[in-house]
Amino acid sequence: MVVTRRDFLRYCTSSAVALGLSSLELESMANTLAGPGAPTVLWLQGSGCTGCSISFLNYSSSSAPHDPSEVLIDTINLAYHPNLMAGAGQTAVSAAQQAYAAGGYVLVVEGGVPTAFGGNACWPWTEGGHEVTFQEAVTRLSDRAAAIICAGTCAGWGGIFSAPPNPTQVKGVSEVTGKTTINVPGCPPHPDWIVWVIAQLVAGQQVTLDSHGRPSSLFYRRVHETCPLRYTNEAHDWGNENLCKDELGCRGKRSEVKAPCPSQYFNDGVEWCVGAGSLCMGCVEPTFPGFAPLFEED
Ligand code: FSX
Repeated sequence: MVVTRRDFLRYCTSSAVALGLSSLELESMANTLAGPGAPTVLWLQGSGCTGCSISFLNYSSSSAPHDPSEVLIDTINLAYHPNLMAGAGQTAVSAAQQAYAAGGYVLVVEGGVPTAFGGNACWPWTEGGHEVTFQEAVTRLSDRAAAIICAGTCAGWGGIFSAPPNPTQVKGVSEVTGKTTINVPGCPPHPDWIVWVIAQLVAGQQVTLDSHGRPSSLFYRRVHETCPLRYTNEAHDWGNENLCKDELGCRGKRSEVKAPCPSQYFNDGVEWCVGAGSLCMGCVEPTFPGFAPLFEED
């Protein structure tokens, strides 16, 4: 039986055990099957909800890469991802260590970086009995990365997890490392935005960033400017369909709430927040959520 790269990913993401292979064998096979010349990608997860990875897995396109498996297997060499990689345990840690030793990889960070308690609110892995903090892992791996992508608002600026009172002092990657990061915000970001940035890097293209580190080609226009409700009267109560919701607290008019959501629906083109009857919560804004605490005691 000939196992193609895509077959392999499907086996891994469905039931690796069914293949009868060890974690080490799976990892080795994944490396062997990676596209020739594919850049190595390390994907870390810190203080986040994994929604950014879930959003990425919803990626679907009529042109190549068509789906996440084509991105993960044909386009890049995914050396580390807590949920998606073939290896586990020490095999997984070794894969990250080998990539670090080689350098020149793309580091994708999902989730913010807790800095309180010496970073000990989040441990991605153990090395020789030492619990490595997420802050330590991000700081170290960012040193030898060719590029750093912050997938999601949490990685970019702290996001939901940095909302007051922020007991674990969650911060964004750039603030913690002092490095320039390509911030792909959204809570979660649209999968097309993540894949677009990866594709630019694979193609050796420079990604121009705005003053917040966001790709200017994607985040240049306020949500309000392309919202289909922008010329309608304002709704003053819930239940008024097809009226601008600015009066109700929609954040789409804010100066830094820039994103193509109104023309790039989520969930494989099904809907976007305002279209579904919600408000724009401004999740691409560096100060998001900005209205914390979300809930207060009576
Ligand atoms: Fe944050 Fe990612 Fe929001 Fe969640 O992990 S950008 S909480 S949708 O998914 O980091």
